[in-house]
This record gives sequence, C-alpha cells and structure tokens, in this order.
Amino acid sequence: MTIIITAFERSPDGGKGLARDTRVRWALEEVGQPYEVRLVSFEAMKQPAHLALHPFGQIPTYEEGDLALFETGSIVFHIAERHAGLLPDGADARARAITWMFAALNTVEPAILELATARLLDGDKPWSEERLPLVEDRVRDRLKQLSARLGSADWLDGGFSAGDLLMVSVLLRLKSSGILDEYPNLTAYVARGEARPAYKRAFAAQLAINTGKPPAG
Ligand code: GTB
Repeated sequence: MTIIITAFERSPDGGKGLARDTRVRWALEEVGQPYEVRLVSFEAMKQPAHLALHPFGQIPTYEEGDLALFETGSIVFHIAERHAGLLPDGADARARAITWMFAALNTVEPAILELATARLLDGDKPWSEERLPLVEDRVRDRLKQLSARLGSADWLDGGFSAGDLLMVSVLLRLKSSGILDEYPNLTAYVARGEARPAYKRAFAAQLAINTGKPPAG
C-alpha cells in the first residue's frame, strides 16, 4: 500500500529540515518504507480537503490505504510499530523507548518551541528583552537534565530508537541558537542522529523540494 505524507510546498525554513515532515521522512527511511509526498500550500492546508485529514490544518499527515493519521508523534509511533528498526523487541525496552518519544514531545519540545516563539514572534515586543533570558534558562534546565541522563552513551536507552529520532529532531531546532553547544554530549548526540544514512536521505529529500534541486546521488 502506498504511503503518502504531506509537506509544505515551500517550508518557511527554506530547507533546514525543521518542519515536521522531516521526522516522518526519517522514520520511513529508517525502516526502509518508500513513500510519496503531497505538497500543500498554507492556503490549501486550511481547505476542507486537507482539514478532513488534519483537523488543525497542518502538516504532516500520513495516508496508507484507508488509514489517515496526523500528529508526528502518532505517525512515527505507527511506523515504528508496523516495521522493524525503531523499537526494541523486549517489552520493557520497548516501553522505555516509547517513554522517550513522549519525553521528547511533551517535556523537551515545549520549552524549545517557547523559545522559538519568544524570538521569532515576540522579539519586537517591549518586554521581550527581559523575558528572553528566562525562556532560554527554561530550555537550559531541560538540556542539563537530558545531558545528565545521556552521559557518555550514544543513545538514550541502548540502541537507536524512535525515542532518539524524536529527541534529535526536537533538539535540531536549537542548532542555530548556540544553546545546544553548551552541552557537548548533546551536540554530539544530535550529530550522531544527523550522520545516520536514513536522516541524510530524509534531509536531502525535503531540501530538494525547498530548493527545487533533485537530491544528489
Ligand atoms: N503537533 C503537530 C505535529 O507534531 O504533527 C504540530 C504540527 C505543526 O506544527 N505543523 C506545522 C504547520 O503545519 C509545520 S511543522 N504549520 C502551519 C500552520 O499551522 O498553519 C512546524 C514548523 C514550521 C516551520 C518551521 N521553520 O520554518 O523553521 C519549523 C517547524
């Protein structure tokens, strides 16, 4: 059954891979599932045809036969459950990997999104200069805790899992901020994620759309 995902016709990041379709592409590449992409404009995302797939009018969505999903976490979980490669076999290890998926999206990402909002949307507000350091420190709190848990390990719990895929994806948003560099083991962790062939393929595919150039190789 053909898998179809949706992505921005033109991502606001110009192809840095920060839009959430990259996470889904990465998961599909990790498990070796081919997929097609339907590109949608901001306008089309708010039209009934897309709203039928995604009640909040966003990307990414995932279609596979009669199944239509939205929410990156749910999509990555679905892929990880149906195909080998993203969740360990043992029940306990599997539950821990799923816990890291939730931790990435529920505990680490909110602080990072708040920082993006504070910088991009609220940066021109008179109170922004005073607030920004507080928001940055909330990100640092989370990174410090994550860094302490990761220690010198390659991945969060044994081998690479969907938990790492989502955590690395979440942390990538911080790359340009300089904050991640304060935690060398997290910088190395993100670099390990980016070095995975599956990530490289996912990144190249979204870049090709946003630059109009076909992926190299
Ligand atoms: N919780 C949902 C999920 O995880 O799937 C959130 C989905 C979401 O935020 N989608 C965004 C969207 O469709 C694109 S990814 N936005 C359009 C809208 O809401 O109208 C978020 C995103 C967008 C742009 C950048 N960037 O340019 O750096 C990074 C991330």
